[in-house]
Amino acid sequence: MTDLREQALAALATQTIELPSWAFGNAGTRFKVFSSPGVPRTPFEKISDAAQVHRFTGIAPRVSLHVPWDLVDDFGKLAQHAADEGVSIGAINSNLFQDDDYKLGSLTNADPAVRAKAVAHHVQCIDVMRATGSTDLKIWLPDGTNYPGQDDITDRQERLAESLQQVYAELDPGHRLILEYKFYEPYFYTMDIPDWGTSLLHCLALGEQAKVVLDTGHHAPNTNIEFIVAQLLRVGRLGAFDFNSRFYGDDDLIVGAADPFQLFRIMNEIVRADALRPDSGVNFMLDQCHNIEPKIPGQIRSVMNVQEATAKALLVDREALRTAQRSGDVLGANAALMDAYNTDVRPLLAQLRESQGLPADPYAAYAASGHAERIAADRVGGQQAGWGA
Ligand code: AOS
Ligand code: ZN
Ligand code: ZN
Repeated sequence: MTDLREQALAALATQTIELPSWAFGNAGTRFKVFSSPGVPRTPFEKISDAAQVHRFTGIAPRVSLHVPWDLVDDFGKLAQHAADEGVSIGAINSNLFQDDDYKLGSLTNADPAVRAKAVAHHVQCIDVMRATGSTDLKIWLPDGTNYPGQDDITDRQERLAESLQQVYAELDPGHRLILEYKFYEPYFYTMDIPDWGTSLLHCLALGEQAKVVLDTGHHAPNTNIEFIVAQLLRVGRLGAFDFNSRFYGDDDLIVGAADPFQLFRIMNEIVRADALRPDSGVNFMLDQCHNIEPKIPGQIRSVMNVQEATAKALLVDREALRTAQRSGDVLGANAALMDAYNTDVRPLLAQLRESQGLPADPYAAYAASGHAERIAADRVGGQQAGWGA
């Protein structure tokens, strides 16, 4: 057990989680966007807020950007600002869902001029990658149809394959295209990338630099997400997570809030495949909105939840588990997992943080720091995260 704890501490020390810039802006639903005191007024301030999360937790050194929500004149300056704050720029998210031209589709549109516009937007995003040092181009394709017969399902797939090929051809050697899927919304009859299989097929056709993004909120109820994780890891195509929690739809709530056991089961597959290693190619990102709770503490809580699930997964006695599995000991194998899940890992994580010169409880330390009060006083007129903008 001591060995396991030591190994867990070593692995936890290398873990990183990427934060979304949009988590720090005002957010809401289609019904109402609530304003919070002290929210960032510029992309620079979003990065400063993300850096606070890193300062208190030590495991959130990257920030995903969104184009155009985070559009600035000089992306080099933004990347320098991130470096000055002790973080770096992570994935660049494109936007294909806020333009009238894309009503009937973007990369899948029947009109070649609209498809060309959507491809050109990604070329712009790749330029942002070059200016910021980002290596991941993240595409969430919001295309789909609402009515049977509205468009030809197969033609749309062909057009998508061709458009993706054009985007892929623009990547530099160190770049990746990471492709998200979502089973419904904003369209309700078909989505053009509704599931991991469709995303994977497109990635396989594109090449080695294309990987799947698994957003934990993008599945039908009761989908076994850890199975998908295991399958994508097997074929080396799990590029990233968008972590969040869902109770009903694409709720974008704090990861680990709805179902901490599911998060543990996911992280268990990650540890099983040794994919926690920083060079494993899996980017652990958050994709969340904090509609009613304060943003920076919400992100701190989120990364702590991921860290706790990871610590539990690392405490699984793999030898005992294997032995039980191979000898057909159903309950013994299950117990090996549950023993780890039922361990209170908070003291272990406090020990890890203290050994790194970090506060044992980042959430409490941030609350005591006075930062929230300072930004509330200093910043007036904060920005909406982007939804509905
Ligand atoms: C949308 O539902 C997806 O989860 C996107 O990953 C994400 O919210 C978006 O990329 C932000 O632009
Ligand atoms: Zn997402
Ligand atoms: Zn989503």
